[in-house]
Amino acid sequence: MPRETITDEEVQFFLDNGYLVVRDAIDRKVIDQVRDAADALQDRYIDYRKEEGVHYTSPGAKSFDEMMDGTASAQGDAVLWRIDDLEKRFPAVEMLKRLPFVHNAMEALLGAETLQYNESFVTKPPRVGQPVLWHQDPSFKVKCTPDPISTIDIYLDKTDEGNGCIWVVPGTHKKGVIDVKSLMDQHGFDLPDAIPVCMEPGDVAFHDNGCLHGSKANTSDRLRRIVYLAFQTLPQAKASDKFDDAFIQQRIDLFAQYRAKAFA
Ligand SMILES: O=C(O)CCC(=O)C(=O)O
Repeated sequence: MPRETITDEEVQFFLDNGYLVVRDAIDRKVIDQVRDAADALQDRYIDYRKEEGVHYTSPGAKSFDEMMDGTASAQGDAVLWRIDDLEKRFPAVEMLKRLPFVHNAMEALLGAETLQYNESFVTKPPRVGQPVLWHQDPSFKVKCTPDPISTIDIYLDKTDEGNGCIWVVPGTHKKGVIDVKSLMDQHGFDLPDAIPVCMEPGDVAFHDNGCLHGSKANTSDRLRRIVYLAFQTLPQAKASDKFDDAFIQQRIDLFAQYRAKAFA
């Protein structure tokens, strides 16, 4: 049975650990439709093209920042890993944004006044999918209120250590901005206390954007795809200088439309 929301205990687990796993949260029929659309999205972008919000990387990548700013894709064979701004590239994202679970769970985590400010599709194609190096999300680094910033991670495929599941270091969201480079210089990918998050299609995770996370290469023959919907509280969004008023209003209106469909 798909879930309607998350419990108070789950909210507390998220606040304590910086991540939360909810099994079987989303109906498999919805996931199957999103998967079909995701096949077409991936086909469209699989070959390298220079386009804002579409990210490729290569085996030479040294940091998450290089993977985001395009430096990494210039270092060798470019492999698609992330597509942002799904509103303009992936209409199927609507199926996820109008789920009552997404609205209810985010309200339970962040309160009623939230901004759904971005969404990404992250893929690891079989055999060539590259690691996503350890990081805290960029939004965490410009956070200027105590409110958590949280992303809901919606799993389209089974993920495990073979196809590059996410790893997290629980509790790191409470440690401020972390010097990830020195941690990786010391430990490589194998950070102390890191745990794998193995998931099935229709499971979701929530991660606090300050919780250290990353993933290894896909060494299997299986595809690994996740859709991320990113949220922050409205007071947090207004206090940061990241978004202008017009963008905030446009995203509030859009999400209100999805909310109306969710509860129609
Ligand atoms: O899906 C992954 O492997 C990690 C993606 C990620 O953390 C990100 O894009 O910020």
